[in-house]
Order: sequence, then C-alpha cells, then structure tokens
Amino acid sequence: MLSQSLLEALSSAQSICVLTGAGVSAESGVPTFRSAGGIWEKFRPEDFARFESFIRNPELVWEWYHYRKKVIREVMPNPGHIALAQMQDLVPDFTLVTQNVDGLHARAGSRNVIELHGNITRSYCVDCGLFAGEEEQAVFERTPRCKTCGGLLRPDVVWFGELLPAGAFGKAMEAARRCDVFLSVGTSGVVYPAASIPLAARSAGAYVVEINPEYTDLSPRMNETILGPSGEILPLLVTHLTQRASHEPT
Ligand code: BJW
Ligand code: ZN
Repeated sequence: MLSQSLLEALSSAQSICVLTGAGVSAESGVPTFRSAGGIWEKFRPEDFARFESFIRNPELVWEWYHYRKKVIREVMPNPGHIALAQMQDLVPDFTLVTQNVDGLHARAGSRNVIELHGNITRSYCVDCGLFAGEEEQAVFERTPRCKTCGGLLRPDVVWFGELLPAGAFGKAMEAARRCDVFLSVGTSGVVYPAASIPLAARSAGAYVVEINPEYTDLSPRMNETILGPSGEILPLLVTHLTQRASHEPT
C-alpha cells in the first residue's frame, strides 16, 4: 500500500512535519469547507469567513458558529487524529500544524499543535480584545457580548484578509524547512499562506507526501499523492514507524 520511496524515507526520518486540513476531521463527521454538497456550498468560505460579513450580520455569522461548535462538541477524534498523536512519540522531532479550528488533534492527545487558523472554542471581544471566560462561552447567547465592555464577541478564528496568530506561520515554516518527511493531509491546498508550507518543505529537500481521497492543486508539486482517507492511511504510517522503533538499538 505504501510506496518503497515513502517506506525508505520514513525508515531514516529524524524529523517529520504534518499539515492537516478539514479532511482529517471528515471521518469524525465534521463537514469540510469545499466538498460538493456540503453546507459551505451555501455559505462560501471566501464570502462568509470575513470580518466585514460578521460586522454586517453578526447574528447570522454567530448562528453558523453556534451550529459548528455544537457539531464539534458532539464528535470524537478519528483514527487519523489518533495516528498523528501516536506519531509524535515515534520520531525525535515532530511538528503538527493544522488549519483546523476544531481542537480534535489536542483531544486525540497531540501536544503543541500549531493552529494556523485559531480555535472555534474560544471567543474574544472585537472592541477591547479580551477573551471570554469559560462561563461566558458556555452560556448560549445568539450574539454574545463582552462582559467587560459590552462589545461584540467573535470566534477566535482567522478570517480572510486577517493575519495568522503571531509566530504560528514562522514556526510552521521552520519545521517544514528542517523536516525529512512532510505530510499534507486532508487539505485542498487553496488557502494561503498555509498552502505554501508543503512547498517550502519540498524546496528544502523533504520527501513531501499528500494524503487525500482526491487530487488537489498541490498534487503536481508533491513527491507523491496517496489517494485515500486519512483515517486509513495514517495508521499505516504509524505501523511502519513503530516497527522501525522496535528495531532500533537500545
Ligand atoms: C479528505 C477526506 C478524508 C475529504 N481524508 N482528506 C496568496 C495567493 C492567493 C491568495 C492569497 C495569498 N496569500 C493570502 C491570500 C488571501 C487568502 C487566500 O488564501 N485566498 C485564497 C482562497 C484565494 N488568505 C488569507 O486571507 C489568510 N490571511 C493572510 O494571508 O493574511 C495576510 C494578509 C492580511 C491582510 C492582507 C493581505 C494579506 C487567512 C486565511 C484564513 C482562512 N480561514 C478559513 C476559515 C477559518 C474559520 C472557520 O473555520 O470558520 O480557514 S477558510 C477555510 O479554508 C478554513 C480552512 O482552514 C481553510 C482551508 O481549507 P481546508 O482545510 O483545505 O478544507 P477544504 O474543504 O478546502 O478541503 C478539504 C480536503 O479534504 C479536500 O481536498 C478533500 O478531498 C479532503 N478530504 N475527506 C483525507 N477522509
Ligand atoms: Zn470588551
């Protein structure tokens, strides 16, 4: 199932970096953004995930985020998330970078996840910048407001035209440039600057592999694409890395 080139690259890899996208959570039941028939067909992310859209109609945007928060609370990490959590202990240097805002990697046990697009479970005030406390988050309000200044709360996610969290992109690029194997998993590769991370890894000499049931815009620039769901493919990589660990001298 895994190519000879990938098996060889994994056998000697001292550093692995992984970029995930919405596809890695699809098998948990979290809809992706751009799949045909998905709810994002009605709410195109390029139109909807913008500060201007939020200010124009915060109630509608919050309705959408309340719905997604509920979906995320009700789902569980899948074998793909779990495989990535296992991988962190099988290689000396491991970095997990995600575009996902659902927190499922951390729930699966991944540590120090670089969240490029924020986290939907947190909210902050658009006026004073303070983060809402857990109590405020738990209380369902159609359009939640800051308890300190009364300003609008917004989800702590990165919308189009907004900067990524301070330091996140730089750390991700450093990990991409020093890794031996890079995995681009479950992302369409259309959103930048995230989509430039696998390309940086390739330029720096890493063996770059895409895992996705479909070819993407990034596919022509990968060393290889494994066509399949991440929940099936990632555990195969873990099996190989585990066998490697058991053969290493103690
Ligand atoms: C499976 C599967 C299974 C299914 N297993 N796989 C350079 C060039 C062009 C444009 C730009 C550029 N640099 C910047 C831009 C502008 C813009 C951009 O990229 N636009 C393009 C769309 C044209 N980028 C930005 O604005 C970014 N900020 C920025 O650049 O700041 C600097 C700046 C500031 C001011 C002025 C100028 C510059 C910010 C981007 C923020 C993206 N935000 C969102 C919403 C987050 C909040 C929320 O969740 O509500 O992030 S949009 C949405 O797309 C979300 C995702 O993280 C992101 C990526 O989507 P992803 O994860 O790839 O999902 P899908 O659905 O697209 O793909 C899923 C894949 O899974 C598919 O391929 C399936 O086949 C696959 N799959 N089942 C494995 N079982
Ligand atoms: Zn405030």
